[in-house]
Amino acid sequence: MAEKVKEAQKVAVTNGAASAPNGAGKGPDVGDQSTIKQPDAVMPGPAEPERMAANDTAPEPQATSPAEPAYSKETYLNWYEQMQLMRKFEEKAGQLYGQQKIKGFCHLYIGQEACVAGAVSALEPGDKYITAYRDHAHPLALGTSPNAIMAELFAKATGCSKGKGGSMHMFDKEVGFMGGHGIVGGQVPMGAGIAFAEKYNKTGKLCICYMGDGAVRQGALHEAFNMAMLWKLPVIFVVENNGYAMGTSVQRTSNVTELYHIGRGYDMPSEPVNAMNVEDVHEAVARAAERARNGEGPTFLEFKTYRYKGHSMSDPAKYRTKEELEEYRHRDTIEAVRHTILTHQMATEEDLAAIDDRIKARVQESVEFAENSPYPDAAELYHDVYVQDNYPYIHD
Ligand SMILES: Cc1ncc(C[n+]2csc(CCOP(=O)(O)OP(=O)(O)O)c2C)c(N)n1
Ligand SMILES: [Mg+2]
Repeated sequence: MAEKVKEAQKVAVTNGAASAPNGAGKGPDVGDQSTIKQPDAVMPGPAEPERMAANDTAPEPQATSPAEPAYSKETYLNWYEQMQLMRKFEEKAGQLYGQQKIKGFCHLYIGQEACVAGAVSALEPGDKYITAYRDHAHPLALGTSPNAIMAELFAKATGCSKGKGGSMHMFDKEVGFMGGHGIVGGQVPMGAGIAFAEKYNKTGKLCICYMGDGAVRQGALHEAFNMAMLWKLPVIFVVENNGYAMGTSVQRTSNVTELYHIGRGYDMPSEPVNAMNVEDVHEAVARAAERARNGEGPTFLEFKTYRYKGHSMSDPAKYRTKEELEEYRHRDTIEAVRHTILTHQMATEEDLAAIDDRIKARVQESVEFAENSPYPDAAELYHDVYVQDNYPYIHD
């Protein structure tokens, strides 16, 4: 396992700044509520025209490159490659869905790639990840083979969940990916439970638990937050606020639209993060991880992000404007990293084109693997279910 994860995570430690768990002095200390970044410091949320207008001067990707890059060339190139793999893999999955090669539900992560890439680079092999059903990018970044993920989308026996989970239920314990979960908010208490196990077993590892903005309205979140703080569990709760739960905007859901405020009811260190920027994600997760490993307990991060596609493949996304989508595309995280790489001569256009070609070939290989794999045997219906005598989670 360590091999696969290390390969995927080698990004983090190639330069002192990248590995500094406290973000090398940048940004607020999340332990100190008084220094938490104010909302205006991060991206405006979708469907917030006034704040959007106030942020009109926000730079396009070309201008977002730092004067001096904060991290090493290896780190930026690794971020670029990881995020391009997520995007190209999902663009292909979208096409295949149109051809009915992939069926059932399929929720794409396109636009949100930095939420995963910046976290994986800040964490360690052995740490656990859990999320909802928008779950293709996490295992890709952790080192699960694209073949196994594509085969799962095709419902083939070679898939990472043996073809029985599909798009919403990827799983790869070997790399620490504890699954995609279909019940909105259902993974939140599970994330706390995984963190409890890490603490109980004194592993020194933590759990990062992702959820959508729709999930923060679930009662289970409040119970999990309460227990996680009481027991100082090593957990990083992340809400990926992409502005919408299916077609319902955050503004239509509650009067509390700055979602990180929800953590304050439990005195949980909580902060907003511009998650269109992979450096910001990395730094916030590194700070939260340091707290967790020091026994200081949970952190709640609100990743301000955006999905470019509809909720699922069947959603034409008519509840939002083209202008809103364009606003976010101008801040595209992959384009921003690409610009940093080129501006600071970490690589040439040709080098990046070679990476793109390699990724394209890798994705194509995964499609061929999935096409040529068998469907699960009918007997598989009776495996991995509670009625099994030796079902792994039931103990006397
Ligand atoms: C308990 C529960 N209620 C309703 C649903 C139906 N449902 C599926 S996805 C979804 C929206 C969730 O949106 P969000 O949490 O913002 O995640 P996103 O899709 O934006 O990543 C809903 C209501 C569900 N799966 N589970
Ligand atoms: Mg959402």
